[in-house]
Amino acid sequence: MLVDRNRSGQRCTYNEFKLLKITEQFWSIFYSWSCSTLRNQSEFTILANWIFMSATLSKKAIQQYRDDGFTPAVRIMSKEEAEHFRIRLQAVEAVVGELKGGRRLKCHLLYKWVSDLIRKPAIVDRVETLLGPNVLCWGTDLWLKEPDSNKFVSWHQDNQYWGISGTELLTAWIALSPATVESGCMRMLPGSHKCDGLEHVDTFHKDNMLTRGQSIFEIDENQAVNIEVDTGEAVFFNYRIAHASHPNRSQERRIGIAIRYIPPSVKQLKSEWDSATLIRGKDEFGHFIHEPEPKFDFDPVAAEFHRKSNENYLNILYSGTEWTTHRTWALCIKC
Ligand SMILES: O=C(O)CCC(=O)C(=O)O
Repeated sequence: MLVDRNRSGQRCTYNEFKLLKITEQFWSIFYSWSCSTLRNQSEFTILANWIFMSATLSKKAIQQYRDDGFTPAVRIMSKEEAEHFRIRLQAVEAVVGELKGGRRLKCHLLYKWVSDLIRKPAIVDRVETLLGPNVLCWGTDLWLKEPDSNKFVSWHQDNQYWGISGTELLTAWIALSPATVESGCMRMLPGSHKCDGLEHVDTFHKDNMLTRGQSIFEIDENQAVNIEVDTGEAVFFNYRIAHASHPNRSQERRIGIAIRYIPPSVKQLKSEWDSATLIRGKDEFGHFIHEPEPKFDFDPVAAEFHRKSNENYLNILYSGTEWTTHRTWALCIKC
């Protein structure tokens, strides 16, 4: 029975109309309560973030992750909150300069703000939807492309280099500034997470941001899609997806942070020792040494752990090459 019209003027049933009214009443009570209780705009933002963003992924997004190997971009924090993280990043840069080499890898052990980010419920809830209730964070990489710079990322699959068993590892890639086609957003090849062992060639190209400049040359660019991610949004992608990104041709910094999550059942196959941070649930396998949490930026206990863990990571990333220290773009002698 059609009895009324909703806000968009469409006819709706009595039950739909009632639900609409109850929802409107709820928001009006919530709004009056928050105006009288919360002391300022930022408390309101925190509460609104908590209500709207502690969410799981939609069925459609989960299906896309399974079929294509990545989710659509989802909002995991407000632009205002992302700006706070950006300010904390810039505060570190103001002290130590450009973040490269070890300072951009496994950096949840160095920077308190990254350590906070990897634990953020709006991210971890979504990760839990894809990985299950027990979640470790294995790594964090900063992907910083300066305005109008030539840095790029060639086509590659992460699972060929990191030694983590299985295919479950997933990345949450979070934008702290707009990742657009112009600023060099990621590109992905849908369905490539189902292809094992695509051939990679180490190029050591000076502008390539990957450790070895590893590249898959057999990619049909016409099948690839651009993954634009707005400030405060994230995309979740699978360990095996083939992905890349072009140089930043915009006048803005492109700031991305990639968080690598794993279930505790996986193992490190390229090294006897490896570490990870327990984020949620239990670790009943003990395959990874649990990492300390920094209490502030460059907390000496966590920073010492970072030194060891990063050295191990470096050995894994460069295994089979002549490199023993981080390849910096300025020092590249092979290209
Ligand atoms: O941020 C980028 O452009 C590339 C990121 C990437 O390759 C990764 O997170 O695995």
